[in-house]
Amino acid sequence: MPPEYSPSAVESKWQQKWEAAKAYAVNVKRLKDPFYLLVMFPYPSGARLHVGHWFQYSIPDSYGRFLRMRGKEVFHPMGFDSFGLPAENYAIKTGIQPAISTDDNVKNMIEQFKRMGVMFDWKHALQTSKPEYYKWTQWLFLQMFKKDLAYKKLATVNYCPKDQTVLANEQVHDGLCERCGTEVIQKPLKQWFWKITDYAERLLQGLDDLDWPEKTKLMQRHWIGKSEGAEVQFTLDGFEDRLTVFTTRPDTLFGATYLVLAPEHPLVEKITPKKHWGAVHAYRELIRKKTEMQRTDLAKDKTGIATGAFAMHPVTGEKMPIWIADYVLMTYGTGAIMAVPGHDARDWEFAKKFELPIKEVVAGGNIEEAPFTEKGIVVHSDFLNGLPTHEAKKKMIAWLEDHDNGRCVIQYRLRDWLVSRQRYWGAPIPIVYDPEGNPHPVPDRHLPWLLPTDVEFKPTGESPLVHSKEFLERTEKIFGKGWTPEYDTMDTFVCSSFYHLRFLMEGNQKKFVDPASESKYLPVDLYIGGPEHACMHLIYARFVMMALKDSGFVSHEEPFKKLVHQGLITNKGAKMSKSKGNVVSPDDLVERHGSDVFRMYLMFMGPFTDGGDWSDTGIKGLDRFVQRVWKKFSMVSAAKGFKDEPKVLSALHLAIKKVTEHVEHLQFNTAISTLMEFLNAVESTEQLSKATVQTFIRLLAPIAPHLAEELWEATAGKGLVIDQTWPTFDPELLKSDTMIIVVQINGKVRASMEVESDLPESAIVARAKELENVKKFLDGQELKKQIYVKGKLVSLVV
Ligand code: ANZ
Repeated sequence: MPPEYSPSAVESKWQQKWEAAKAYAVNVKRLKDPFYLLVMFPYPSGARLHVGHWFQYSIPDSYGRFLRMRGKEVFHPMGFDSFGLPAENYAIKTGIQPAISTDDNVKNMIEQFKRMGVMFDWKHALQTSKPEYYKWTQWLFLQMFKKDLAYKKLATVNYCPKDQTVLANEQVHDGLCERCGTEVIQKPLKQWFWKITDYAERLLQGLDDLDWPEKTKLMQRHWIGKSEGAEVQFTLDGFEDRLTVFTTRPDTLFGATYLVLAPEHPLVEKITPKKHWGAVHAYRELIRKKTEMQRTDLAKDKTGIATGAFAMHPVTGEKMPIWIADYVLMTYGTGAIMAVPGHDARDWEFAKKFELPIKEVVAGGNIEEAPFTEKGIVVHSDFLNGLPTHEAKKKMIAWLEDHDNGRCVIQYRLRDWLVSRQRYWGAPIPIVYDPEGNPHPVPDRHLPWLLPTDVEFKPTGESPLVHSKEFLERTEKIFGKGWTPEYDTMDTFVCSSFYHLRFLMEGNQKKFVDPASESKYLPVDLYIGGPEHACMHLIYARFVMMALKDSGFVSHEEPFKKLVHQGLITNKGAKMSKSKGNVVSPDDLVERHGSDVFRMYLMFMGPFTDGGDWSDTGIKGLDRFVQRVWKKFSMVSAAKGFKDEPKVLSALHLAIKKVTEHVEHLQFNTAISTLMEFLNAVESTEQLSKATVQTFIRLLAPIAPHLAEELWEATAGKGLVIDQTWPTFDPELLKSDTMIIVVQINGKVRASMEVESDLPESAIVARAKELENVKKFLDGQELKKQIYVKGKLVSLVV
């Protein structure tokens, strides 16, 4: 009997062998028809790889192994998204340069990945915080600048007056600073933007052809938020100016009873009469502290105040009051609305609260009780009466255009991408300012435009780079006295918007991407990552690809053809996260059970796209499975020409069929169950042929790569098991190992029975005679003849 299987010794042995044999080396230029398998790269946080990482990376690795055995040329690179806030906050706390702590973390994570036994070829690894990478982040900025897709403008940002720092939306909780609890205010700052809005329509259209989860596509569509509507102009009472509102429901114009401006609207100061100014000003101050998220929260109580100004209805000439309210945003449409309380929920609530008139202009509801927001037939609307909503829209727009009172417009919710951050740990924006303050691009030959290291980390409200003496001196030395560098750095989402292209370049510093490789490898065949990136990373990467295509650097429009989201691993129902203190460390478990068992355990928790709730109680079951597999499949029958029983063969071919189908759909949980079923089916069989044993080992190879190599070696397999081809099944052998036999008496069918396929003729006939319905006819009769037609029929004549 073979000795016990010892994972720790075996796993490190194969990791070394793989490395020595360069088993996973990939030469990008040499692959002919590559399969690009990409998993979103991790952020190298202080903690080591956690259970969620293991789930996210080990299972796709198994899928890559499967593809490789099926003859695909798999390219499956890995890197680190290493710029960002946590490292900077750590630096603020400890005074240790993020460059140093990040490198340590990356080193640790690579070690862990190696213990996982993944097939990454580390020569393709990239780290976004390294100058050789961020040179290209900066290069991309310059391409955007050249194409007028990067511009600077005043924007309001979240600002904590106590910490004196700008905050990301995620760092503001209930209007308070996450770190110190101070009330966050909105502060105008000059910021760099990328014009993603130029691509809104293409981003929307492109979604149709992508093999992505429907829910994710829906989220992007909603994020882009296309709406077709109209701009309508209202004449202001007592002023020359006209007020323009944006509406998606011009058909309800006759139901508009008041107008609402965003509190920041530039007309507010002009039109508000003196005696109202004090209250209006106080309300504006109150709103300044709120984020957009808080302002548009549908559940919140509506607030607002009348300005005391009026405007005239464009058709009826009626006088309508003008209000300001925080539910109207300056950043959408024209920052002003016509309120139709009868047919819009927010307006209805507002009108109810402030006792403003509510008019019915679409029939079908009871607007005293609730707003009627459905389509319907227009009423109380002069020349629109009797028309259905969609026709009334067209007619109203035509009227407005004829009377020079408005026009048809298409509006997108999507905003330009704010890419500047008042942060240290990011790629410096490659812009310098002349003494007059005009921006100029840093010429390519000065890239990478290095992130200075002589920086004070303490937050002061300014970008930390302001404190670098070297940065300013460098700028003046190159560009001249009085020139200053841009002190902001780039959003880390810029770094990850093109990494799929840089993976093809092995760090090449001369070219952004090689066109031949790009056209061969892109779009990524399968992209795997969390659903939380639906509207940020996944939309930015698409936009950048489109912009690069327009500049001729790439040939494809879309970066990711097929997308799959892994499920979430929870702990007692809650997402594992450092802040919740419920993170499970995989290291001890891997130490105790081995990487293969741990990987299989994660697979066994449920389908890859579902994830599951963590519990380590069942892991012993997989330990036992591994030992049983080792015992059963590390030896083959020594007898020459040994043939397996038919039932073994049919079980094997059924296993091939099922494992293949399950793995194709990333359903490793059921693939493992199938392997277990096969083991159960053959465990008591004394001997197995070499062919059968090695077929099983090949089925096991993607799922338990180390164990499979060890078994392959033990059974005298040639080369590495990962270099073998994936088994195929013989449909003939799938036929179930029982058969249905019909029993006839004197030519009439009297019964049928299921018997084992390998049952001998005599036993089949004997069993037929024992059947209730047959016995009845045979009783007391003389049996004249009995015929057995193989696999079909027993015929008895009496
Ligand atoms: C009148 C109206 C009547 C509206 C009605 C809706 C229903 P979507 O579809 O999401 O694009 N709106 C316009 N600009 C706004 C702003 N800056 N802040 C807040 N709300 C704004 O939304 C368009 C609708 O949202 C517009 O159509 C407008 O209200 C409102 F029965 O105009 B509607």
